[in-house]
Parts: sequence; C-alpha cells; structure tokens
Amino acid sequence: MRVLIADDTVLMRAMLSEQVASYGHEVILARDGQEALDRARAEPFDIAIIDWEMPRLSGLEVCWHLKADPRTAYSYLILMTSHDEPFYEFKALDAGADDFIHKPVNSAHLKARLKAGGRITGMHRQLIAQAQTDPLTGIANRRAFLERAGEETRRASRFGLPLSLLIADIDHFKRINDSRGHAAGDEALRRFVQTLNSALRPGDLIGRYGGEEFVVLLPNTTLTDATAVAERLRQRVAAQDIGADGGSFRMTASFGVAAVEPELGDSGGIDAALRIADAALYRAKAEGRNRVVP
Ligand code: GH3
Ligand code: MG
Ligand code: MG
Ligand code: MG
Ligand code: MG
Repeated sequence: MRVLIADDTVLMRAMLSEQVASYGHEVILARDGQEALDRARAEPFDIAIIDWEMPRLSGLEVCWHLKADPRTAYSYLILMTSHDEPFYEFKALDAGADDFIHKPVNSAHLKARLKAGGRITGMHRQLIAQAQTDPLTGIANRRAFLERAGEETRRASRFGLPLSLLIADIDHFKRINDSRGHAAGDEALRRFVQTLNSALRPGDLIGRYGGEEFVVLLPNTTLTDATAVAERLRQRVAAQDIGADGGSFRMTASFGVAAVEPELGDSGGIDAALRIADAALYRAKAEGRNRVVP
C-alpha cells in the first residue's frame, strides 16, 4: 500500500515512516497539513496517518478536505493525537477520519490499524473496478467509458488536439444467438473485443455501450483517420474465425464514425458525437451492413 504520513515533528515522521516501511508499505511524507493536502492530491495513496496538531492546516481540517474531494474521498484516514478524551475521537470521526490512534503510537496498535484499513481500501478498489468493467469482455462499461471520454475531451480541448469516436454494432447478432446458442454469442462478443483491442492503439478507449454495440474513443485522431481505423477494424472482424462448439463461424459489423467537438463541453461534445455516429451507423445498416459510414 501507499501510506501518506503527515506530522510536523521530524522525530515522529522518522519513527512512523520506519515502522510503516518495515511492514512493506511505500511511504509518502508531509511536514504539515497543507503539504499533506498537496501530496494527497498529486499522487494516489491508500491510507493516510495524520497528526492532529500541525501548523497551517490541522489534521482535522485535512480530513475534512480529503473527504470533500472526490479524488480522495475514499482513502482511509487515521487521525492521531495525544488527547485521549472521547470527545476528540468523536470530533475526528465526525470530520471524516476513519480511525483514530493515540500518541505515543504503539507499534502493534498501528500495525493492526493499517491492516484493518488495508482491508477496507482493497475492498473499495475492487468494487470500483467492478462498477467500471463489463464482466463479459473485461472492457469499460458505458458509465466508465463516458467518464473517461469526458476527461479525454477536456484534454483535447486544452491541447487543441483532434478527437473522434466510432460506434460498432455486430450485424445480425440475434441470428448468431438464435442459431448457435447464447454461449456462442458470448464467445463472439469476447472475440469481437479482442479483435478490436489488437487493432487499436494503447491510448484508444473501448467501451461496451449496449448488448452488441461498442464505442471506441480515438484521441488525437481526425474524422478522416478515424474512418480509416474503422475500416481496418471492419476488415479484421470480417476475417476472423470464431471457434465454437457447434463449428466455427464468421461475423461482420457496421460502423458509424464522428468527430468530437470539444467546444460543446465535456459531455456535450461526446453526446453530440454519439448522436452523429449513431445516425451514421443506422445508415450503414440500411445500406446493407458490413460497412463504415462517417
Ligand atoms: P442488426 O444487424 O440490425 O444490428 O441486427 P442484430 O440482430 O445484431 O440487432 P438486435 O439489436 O436486433 O439484436 C441484438 C441482440 O444482441 C439481441 C440480444 O439478445 C443480444 N445480446 C445482447 N447482449 C448480449 C450478451 O451479453 N450475450 C449474448 N449472447 N447476446 C446478447
Ligand atoms: Mg503535531
Ligand atoms: Mg447488431
Ligand atoms: Mg439492432
Ligand atoms: Mg444493436
């Protein structure tokens, strides 16, 4: 785990970081509350051990800020103080701390708290991954795709780079299910994603938009280049043999392509591009399927 340690005394920092490192964790150090916030926002961490009394910003305020910020809201915070009246413990947990330890810090106590905190952050990471992933194909689900697409739109806008997307829909997929069974349909979906993945660049983002409908976001790509990418994907899909229990088969897909206009806003630009790509996909289907329409 990555453990952020914030304390204003050199001795405490040294002692805590030695202990935490000896349990096999990576340590990030901060000398006061403000530095703790800065470091917490700059690099990801799992658990923070935060001294209460610190200059510039108290540990209590640090907890409050970290829990209010969506980037750090789910990290596990342990507040530390030499006060031992229950009132302090209440105030700490009320401000957003997840746990509370007394100074001087007992090493067995600290080890136990880190272990408990690690369990919770691990579980939380797993839940986030599950909430973002399509279980059948392992790629981003619709929600995760849209979230990351919003980030890419901001980036494209900031650096003045082109951004495009495409929607791919497997042709007559219902027939595959109907004639070969649902398991063969599932296998076709997995193979479809593998084919897309192997033909795309590492920065391209692929998401499952609906049943047999996929979206691909292409950073730093113009509409012309995105259309060429879609054509390459179309050919690869059509050339792919799907091995299934009832014998191997082939499938085709239709593609709609659109440029994202970042001026329309993070989600506005994506929404508009999805509408255009969807209309293009509809034309590709109407014109006979197994084709790309920009
Ligand atoms: P078109 O060429 O017009 O796209 O025809 P289509 O048959 O592909 O389109 P339609 O939307 O009529 O059917 C999509 C089918 O995809 C229906 C649905 O049962 C199936 N499907 C959706 N999700 C899954 C899945 O996870 N696994 C399997 N096996 N089938 C799925
Ligand atoms: Mg202090
Ligand atoms: Mg289809
Ligand atoms: Mg359809
Ligand atoms: Mg469809």
